[in-house]
Amino acid sequence: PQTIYLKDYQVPDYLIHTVELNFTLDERRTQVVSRLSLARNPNSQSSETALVLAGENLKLIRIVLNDDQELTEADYHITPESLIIHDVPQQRPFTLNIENEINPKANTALEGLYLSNGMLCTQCEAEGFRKITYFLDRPDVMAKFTTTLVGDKDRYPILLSNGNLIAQGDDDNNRHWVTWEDPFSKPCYLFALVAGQLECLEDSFTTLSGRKVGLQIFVEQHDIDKCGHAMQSLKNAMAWDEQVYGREYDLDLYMIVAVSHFNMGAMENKGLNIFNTKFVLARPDTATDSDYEHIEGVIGHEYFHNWTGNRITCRDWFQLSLKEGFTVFRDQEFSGDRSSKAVKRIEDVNMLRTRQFAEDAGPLAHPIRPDAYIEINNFYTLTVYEKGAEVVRMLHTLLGSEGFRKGCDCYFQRHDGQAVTCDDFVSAMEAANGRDLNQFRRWYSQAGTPVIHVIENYRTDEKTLALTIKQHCAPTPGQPAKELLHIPITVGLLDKQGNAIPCNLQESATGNYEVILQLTAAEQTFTFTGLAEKPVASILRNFSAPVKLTMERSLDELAFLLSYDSDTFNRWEAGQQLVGQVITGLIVDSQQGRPLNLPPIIIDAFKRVLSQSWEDLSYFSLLLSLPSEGYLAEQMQVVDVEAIHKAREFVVRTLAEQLQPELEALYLDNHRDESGQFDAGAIGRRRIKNVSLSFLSRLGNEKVQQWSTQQFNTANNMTDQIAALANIVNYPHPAKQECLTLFYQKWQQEALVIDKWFAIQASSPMPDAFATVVSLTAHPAFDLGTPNRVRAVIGSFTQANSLHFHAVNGQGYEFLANHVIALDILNPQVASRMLGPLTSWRRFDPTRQNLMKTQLERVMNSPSISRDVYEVASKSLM
Ligand code: B3K
Ligand code: ZN
Repeated sequence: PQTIYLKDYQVPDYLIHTVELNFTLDERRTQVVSRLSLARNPNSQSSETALVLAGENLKLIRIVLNDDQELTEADYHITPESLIIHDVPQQRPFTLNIENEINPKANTALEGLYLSNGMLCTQCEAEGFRKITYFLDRPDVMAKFTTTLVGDKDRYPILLSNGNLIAQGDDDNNRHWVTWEDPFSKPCYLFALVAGQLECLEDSFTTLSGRKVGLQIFVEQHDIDKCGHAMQSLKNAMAWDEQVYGREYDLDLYMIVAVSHFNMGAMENKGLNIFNTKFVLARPDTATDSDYEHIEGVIGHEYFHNWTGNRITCRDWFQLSLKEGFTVFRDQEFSGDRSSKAVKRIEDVNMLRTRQFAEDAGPLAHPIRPDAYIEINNFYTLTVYEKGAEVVRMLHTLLGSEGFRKGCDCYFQRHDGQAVTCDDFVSAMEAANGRDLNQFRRWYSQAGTPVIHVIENYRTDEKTLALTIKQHCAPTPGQPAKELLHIPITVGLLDKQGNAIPCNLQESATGNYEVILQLTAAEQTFTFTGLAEKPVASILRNFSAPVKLTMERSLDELAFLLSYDSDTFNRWEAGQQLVGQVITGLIVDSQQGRPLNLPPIIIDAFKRVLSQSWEDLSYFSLLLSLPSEGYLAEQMQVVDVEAIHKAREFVVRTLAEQLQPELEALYLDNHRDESGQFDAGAIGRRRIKNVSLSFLSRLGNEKVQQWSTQQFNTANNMTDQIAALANIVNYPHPAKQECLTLFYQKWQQEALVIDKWFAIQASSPMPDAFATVVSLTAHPAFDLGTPNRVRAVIGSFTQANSLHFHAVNGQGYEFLANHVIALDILNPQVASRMLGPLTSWRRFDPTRQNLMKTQLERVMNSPSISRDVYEVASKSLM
């Protein structure tokens, strides 16, 4: 397979101004007629005159040039990926009418036009439009689309595409047709169509300037009672973008369609978003609090793309983070404003540090703006999305809210209607703020997580605290030497009583209680003055940069920060470090066969947290949560999943024993909230109650087992029911099988709830987990053709059950390879994602390394391997 390089970018040789599409819909034989108006691009740098249109799996019927000249086989050439027309007008615009046929039913890759539960729908990003018709399938070719859909009235009563409905009528043979026109020029990756039997929830939103926008959410009939939260989320997002960014919606209609078969979360097609049902459907009894939060976040994300992605799009796919990093930053801030900023930030950082840091340290590490790819679908990564959002957040930190907003306004004003680069975004920030961000730009081109090392030096005689900060970044594949980055480090100081004290830097005494240090050199010293006693420094507040911070910290100092830091992120982080340091020690003890002991300082720290009164119960529950096994694995040279599990479980169990009365009281105080409401208060109560129950479940006592069964049987909301079931499944419980059966029978009609049923069992730490997973893949409700189900079973086992996936006999690895090979034939995108856990083989002991490599090689050597899987497997073996 061929590698595509950013350095080879060339403007398109031809441009498409308008597209008229006509679809005659049929499950097996959809006819596509496309009329393109084209012209040679005056900026083309090439002497090549042939017109090369992208197209895959298409049956070409006919091509007509300028309405009168039907092309013959001598005029063009077809390859598996393209249609090459040798001779087209160079001096004046021309038209092409292309007719082709496609088979949506055979499309199991779920890219292009495909079938989901009888409904026809599309996914075109990144390069799916070429599976619909021949086109210049690249984001810098932007055209006006008019789309007519013709279909059977009974099978396809609803016919949707982008923009506004401009005409409709009846046809012969019980068919009807609808024409949609999108007034905004767009790249073809934003094209969408949907046809099927759908129910619709309708509402409206009046924009700041007084325009009324119709809002419609389309779902399968039985799901119409689960759309209310998505609709409310959409309205919240629309209002938020007006308030925070001054951005209004631009069409008269905003449609969302939920489909059961979807490779990713959702897609921001202009005026017609298509969503995985998982990010639309919610009813208190079927969806958890975190489902509700994710729905609001993803609805917001896709809505925000209308400005950051659609109105201004990417010049080429290397610039993906231009729209994704920025839009993730926007959705993070939106979610934080809607619920708890502190909790949202911690959740985002947690995911970044466990998963994106691992990606950035592994064989597939790449900059947020990659230089090369084989299959672009492999680059919708945590790095492009989450690290990309951190880079935008650093700009926000460096420029301040007002400066950042000025930069955004400049970006929107300069580039509306264009396809641009990450560099254009940074330039707008510079121009609006009179700043030089040249060194900062390196964040876009350099992979790897920088390590920041801090050394403190307090001088009594001078009353100063000097912080010497060093930066270093280890080599990553293809980048042996690293350049110095511009890193914002937010710092605060605390006195012995835990009060904030002014941070007066030697060169600028502002009297502020917080300062943003600008680290630009390999090593810099920042000196704070006027400090009569040695303060405690709180460093990298709010996680002001995506780095690893190393610093000598005593357990006492960490416990102090856990009690007093006014920065909610660093307060939580101090607790994580405190427990993390102890668990790290216990891992070594466990590896060397020493008895495990929990130092009293940990129990005291938890006691203190438990004895305080907390307004934000979600935040409180995060303070009580231990670093995850994944995060602990990240801290180890050689990952030892058994020792990690053993040490961490020891700490949780010991805390449960030592704090049993407090945890029981916490459970009993909060467990009677059965309102099923979704305000922050109720969510917090459920969260803290379920954290307590999870601690107590480790004790294996009958009283707690009964609490779980009781909660499972009487819960009126999915959060409580699934939390109870998780405890019943994860720890010995006499009613395990009975509860699992009951749950399945109750929810078998609700695919998203059944996904939870599969996922819980697949991620259980109980010794029979592997046998269970194998039997789950033989369950009648398991289906390799449904990505959500594949993720629930195979994804949960391989990504959320390290203990059993990494069993030293290699059965977990072989299981994954078997499924990836089978899945790759159906759906390369999902197969390639599932392969992920095997790519981290270098992190394990030699025995496991060999077992993992053997399976990766097996995958590599399987016949008819896709480009997607080939790229991931080959790069990880390199
Ligand atoms: N832009 C889409 C992702 C498309 C993935 C293509 N493999 C969803 C999003 O980020 O909003
Ligand atoms: Zn996105």
